[in-house]
Amino acid sequence: MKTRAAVAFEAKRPLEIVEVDLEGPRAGEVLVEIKATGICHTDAYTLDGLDSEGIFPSILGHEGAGVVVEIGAGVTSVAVGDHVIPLYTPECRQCKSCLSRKTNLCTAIRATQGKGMMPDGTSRFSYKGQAIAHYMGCSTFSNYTVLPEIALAKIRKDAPFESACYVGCGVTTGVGAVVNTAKVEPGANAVVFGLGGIGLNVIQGLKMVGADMIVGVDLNPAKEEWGRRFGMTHFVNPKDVSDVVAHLVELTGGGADYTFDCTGNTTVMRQALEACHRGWGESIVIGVAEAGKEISTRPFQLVTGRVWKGSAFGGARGRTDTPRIVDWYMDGKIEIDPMITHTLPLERINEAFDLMHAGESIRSVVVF
Ligand code: NAD
Ligand code: AHE
Ligand code: ZN
Repeated sequence: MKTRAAVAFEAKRPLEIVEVDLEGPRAGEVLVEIKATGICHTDAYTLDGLDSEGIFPSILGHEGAGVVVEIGAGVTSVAVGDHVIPLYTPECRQCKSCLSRKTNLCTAIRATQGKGMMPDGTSRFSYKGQAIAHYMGCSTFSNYTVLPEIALAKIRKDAPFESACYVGCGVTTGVGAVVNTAKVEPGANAVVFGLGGIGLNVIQGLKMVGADMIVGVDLNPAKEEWGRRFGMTHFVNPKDVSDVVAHLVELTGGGADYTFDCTGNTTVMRQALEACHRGWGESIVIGVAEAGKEISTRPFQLVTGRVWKGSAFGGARGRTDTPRIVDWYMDGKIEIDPMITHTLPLERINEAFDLMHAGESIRSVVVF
């Protein structure tokens, strides 16, 4: 079939909206009509050529929601007409990682996914006879896409696609980092670095679990109002203080119980670790750093009890946890709508990247 898609032909070049060819689903695969997709900073990072796994040409996008149109042989967990969220972290429930119960990082198809291919090592997308790579196993910047069955979460049909798509990455990543990775307890003090589409979800997760002090840190002063809207109690702009770590340690009475990096900046990651309380503070790295960057700190920071952790997709097991997060949204436990600052047609998708880089959007959503 033909489908409209925004194709990343080359790094650092705007996406091009073209009609591409899409092969139907093979065994264990599912054809999904994408109804809405968010634009996450990770898409921008790959488009900007900063991703060591970046492949071109490819169809980016990993934060979508849609409807099952056709199922391949052997597919049993979803049916035509089901509403689904594509999962860049699948959940096969059979691999060593899934069975360990220690991680959400299913390893069943990670190798081919990282190469931009379906699990059988081929692509379903092509343009003028040339294969186009899938992205993070999702490629939601296409009106129709094919995914492995294990990479689809079935969600309730009354959830609007324009908001449910955000659960496909940003909401789950932020709220899940608090609930699943850090397991923040009521009364804790926390610092969130980077108040964008992820950081604000960390803030609303912290509020939901009853954190006490919720400090937001951002270079963009406009983010103060956004943070307060979702439960931030204190704001720090690093430009306004001489030593951001010393300032945060003082503000939190000796260091935070939990800190979260939602910037992808390795200097900030170090600050986040060092702003933790001696003896027990935990720092969660969520931000994705550009290829070649490394983190460092004095080992003494760890010897004296600070803990450095990472969180991918908020530690969520996709097929099990994302339908529950959609329920939290539908039940009013978490908010999504106010964070969707821009809704655009596919033809204007490049504007979403401009808005993000200018710090003018929280989340832009493309509606097909
Ligand atoms: P965003 O652009 O919406 O927000 C980033 C925020 O960080 C902005 O408000 C910006 O002003 C702020 N910022 C940038 N540099 C800063 C600095 N030095 N100090 C303080 N604030 C700074 O991006 P997003 O969509 O929220 O994504 C945030 C990061 O999380 C990205 O690196 C993205 O790739 C990553 N991410 C990771 C996961 C995961 O599973 N680990 C999932 C989604 C996104
Ligand atoms: N490809 C990059 C790593 C990118 C990365 O860390 N991705 C996060 C999700 S970001 C979503 O917006 C993730 O879940 N990683 C786990 C995984 O298996 O990719 C690189 O550095 O090569
Ligand atoms: Zn993302």
